[in-house]
Amino acid sequence: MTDIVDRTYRDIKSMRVRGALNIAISASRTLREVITSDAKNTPQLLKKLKRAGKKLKSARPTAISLPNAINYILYIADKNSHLELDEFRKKLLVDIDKFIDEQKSALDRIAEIGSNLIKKKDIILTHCNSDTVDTLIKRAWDDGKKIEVVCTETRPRYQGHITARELSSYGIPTTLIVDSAAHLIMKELDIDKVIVGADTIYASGDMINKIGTSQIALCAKELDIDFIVAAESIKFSPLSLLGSMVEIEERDPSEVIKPGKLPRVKILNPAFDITSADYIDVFATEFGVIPPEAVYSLLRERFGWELEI
Ligand code: RI2
Repeated sequence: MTDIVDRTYRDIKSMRVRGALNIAISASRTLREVITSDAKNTPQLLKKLKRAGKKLKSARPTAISLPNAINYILYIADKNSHLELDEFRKKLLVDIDKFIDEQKSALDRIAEIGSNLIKKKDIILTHCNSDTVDTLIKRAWDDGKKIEVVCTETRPRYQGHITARELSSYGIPTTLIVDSAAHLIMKELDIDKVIVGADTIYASGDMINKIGTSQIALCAKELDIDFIVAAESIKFSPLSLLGSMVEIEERDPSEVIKPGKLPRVKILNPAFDITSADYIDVFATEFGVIPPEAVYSLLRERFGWELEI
């Protein structure tokens, strides 16, 4: 059983499995596997589940969707720990499947809601690769919006290539630019909207996304371009209501430059940055389109349970 947990841990850490929603779903599926594994009784299985959850949570530190999903599953496990082993298993499998289905429906609902924010012939700029943004853009295209998309390449791991490939093969006119061309291209191509995903959203309305997002938000503010964040509520941080913050992941310098190429130079490789709520126009969530000021109440209403654990 540790095999599957170790494998998922490695896949998430190495970014073979990536994207804030994907890693949450992958960890949930792995906990589902743990539930079907050998155990003598409920307390023993609960212990295994908690050990697996702890390991999976440590795979990447920044996307809150990962601990949110794991904490939710551990919360329902704790709540049902009075059940006999077979009943406990049955109940948890049903609840985890429901939870995963809800995440998928949230994605579809955001696409539907987000498409309404897009006008015919809009030129949209996006950064990195977000399944949520890709799904939303494809939905707008299917709704006949005749949009164009500009993707930043997203150094150092070039996730912008994934977005460019995915959208262009869907038939959407797509342009790829280097990250540092964002300001110039926003002006020259008269970009209408910036739409990005999110890894973590704080109660303050500040949000964390792929490194470079905050620079793009600054440019959008200066040029008066709408800045939209498309994110499922699993990316909202309940513990930020209590002031808790996530760690910004610092990845290996070898992602930036070949080891030894600049021997006397220190290489920094932060994977995410924080965009202030002041630069965000709206969040497109499965509960509707909300301004940054409404994140606080959404968190209180929907995630009170997490403050109990
Ligand atoms: P979805 C990604 O992180 C990007 O920062 C992206 O914007 C965000 O997760 C949300 O992705 P990474 O895993 O959940 O590439 O919308 O480091 O797919």
